[in-house]
Parts: sequence; C-alpha cells; structure tokens
Amino acid sequence: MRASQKVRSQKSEVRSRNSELRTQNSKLAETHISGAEGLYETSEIQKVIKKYTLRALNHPKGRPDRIVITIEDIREKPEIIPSLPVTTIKCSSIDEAKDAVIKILRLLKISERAIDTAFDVIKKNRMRGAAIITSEKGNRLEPDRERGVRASQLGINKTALKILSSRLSRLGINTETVKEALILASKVASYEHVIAELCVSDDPYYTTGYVASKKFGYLRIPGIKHKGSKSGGRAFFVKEGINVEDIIDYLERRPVIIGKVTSCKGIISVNEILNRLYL
Ligand code: WAQ
Ligand code: MG
Repeated sequence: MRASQKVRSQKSEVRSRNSELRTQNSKLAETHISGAEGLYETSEIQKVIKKYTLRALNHPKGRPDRIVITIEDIREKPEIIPSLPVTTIKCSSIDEAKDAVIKILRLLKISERAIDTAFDVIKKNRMRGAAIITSEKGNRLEPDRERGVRASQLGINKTALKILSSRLSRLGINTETVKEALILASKVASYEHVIAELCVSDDPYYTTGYVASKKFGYLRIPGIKHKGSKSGGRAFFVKEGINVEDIIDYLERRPVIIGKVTSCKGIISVNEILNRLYL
C-alpha cells in the first residue's frame, strides 16, 4: 500500500514586484504519507485491504489524496528465517537514546561518517524507503535517493505470529507497529552483507526507534526523537564494496517469511551490550 498527498511546493512560489504571489509556475509535489507491505494467504486479502486502507486514511502525517494498493501473486517459494531477538534499551532522555544508538553502531564498527550520514537522512525525512550506507566510507548506494530502497515481500507464518504476539504481550509491546518493524528488520538483517539498520518512525507521535543487527538483535530505543517531530527514516549499513543490485533484488523482490521466533527479552541498559554481557 502506498498513500500520498499532492502539495504545492513553496519554492516555486515567486513574488512579483507588486508583491502579488505568482503560483503559475509552482509544481505539485507528491509527499509520502504511509506505506505498508506483506505476504499473505489469498483468504486474507480482503481483511488486509481494509487494514491498509484504514491505516492510510487515518495517518497522523495527514490525509492522502491517493492510495495505491497492489496485490501480486508470488511464484518463488519464500525463504524461511527466524525473527531477531527483541530487547528494549533503557533510555531516560533523548540524549541518552542518541548516545546509545551511536555506541551500539560504533561497536558494530560503523564509522562516524556513516553514522552522520544516517542521522542526516533521518533528520530530513523525505524518503519512502531506506538509504543504503556503506559502513566505512559512509557512501550512499541507493540509485534513487528521493525514494530509497523499500524492503518488501516479507511476512510471518501463522504459528510464528501467535508465539510472537504472546511473547510481546508479556512485555506489553504487542502492537502492529512493533511486529511489522521486527519482520522488516529480520529480513534486512538476514542479508549477509547488512551489518546494521537504524530506524526512526516518521509518525510524529511514535518516538521509539531501533537498531537491528545479526550481532545484537532488535534493540528498541525509546525516545529517539521528540514528540511531534516529523523526522524519521531508515538506514541500512552495509559492507564496503557490495553489489548494490543484488541487495536491492533481495530486499525488494525475494520473498522471506519468519517461521521461528527468537526469545524476547525485557529492558536492559546499553552498558550490558557494551560490556558484552549480552549476546
Ligand atoms: N523499506 C524500507 N524503508 C522503509 C519501509 C520499507 N518497507 N517502510 C518505511 N521505510 C522508511 C521510510 O523512510 C519511513 O519514513 C521510515 O522508514 C519510517 O517508517 O519496536 O513505524 O513505517 O517500538 O514510520 C519502529 C518500532 C516503527 C520500534 C518504525 O517506521 C518499536 C516505523 P515507519
Ligand atoms: Mg510511519
């Protein structure tokens, strides 16, 4: 599902000498409001269309004037992967949250340059997809920087979903947002050349982000942005010198399903990660 809104771009508004606002040259730019994707059984289609439509129409970023829903049959047999383990990092301020993100990324050997590039992308928040950033030089590899790369063709089987929901319920975080993000992060992290992912929601009122990696799992970071902030985005940190077409093919086109749920832990401090007490 893809929902967007046409807005007049301010840049093209010009004032003539008599101060009249001329908008004849102004262009309508398409702003991304909401997107969602998943792999489902045929019998679930109607229910999912309803869910996605309601989500698009009630999005805190605004009311879309265009909602596109695409349904595709998949022919390739999905790859079955386990979900990443879920943990929440204790953070009591936005500075602590940012600090935790930086410390975890450094531990994963992501360079300062790459970390800065990721925070820039997230601050600007203009993309529908994610930036692919090389872990050393901090170069961006995605061919379309406006759009980014969209992880798609992902899902979870019914048995795994039941187990995941019950484990997350015990932690008080059994929401669609957490489950969808975990499914996405698990697919992304399963690609051999992905080292880590940083995510901040673009929903102004959803302030928990995450850092995901094969090494530390899915680490939730509460309070990574201020309430009401419009920034948000995703960065996938990859090894230097990878083939960009291959990773895009995997993320956008290869069907992957969660078939097993790894443990979900409670809240831990970032020091427990830093001291490698936790693995
Ligand atoms: N593939 C790549 N990038 C995406 C995708 C996708 N399928 N969907 C969204 N993005 C990018 C896009 O730039 C969005 O602006 C940004 O990520 C944030 O997307 O455990 O809701 O859908 O409590 O707003 C984290 C949950 C929720 C943490 C993240 O992201 C937790 C979320 P959103
Ligand atoms: Mg969102």
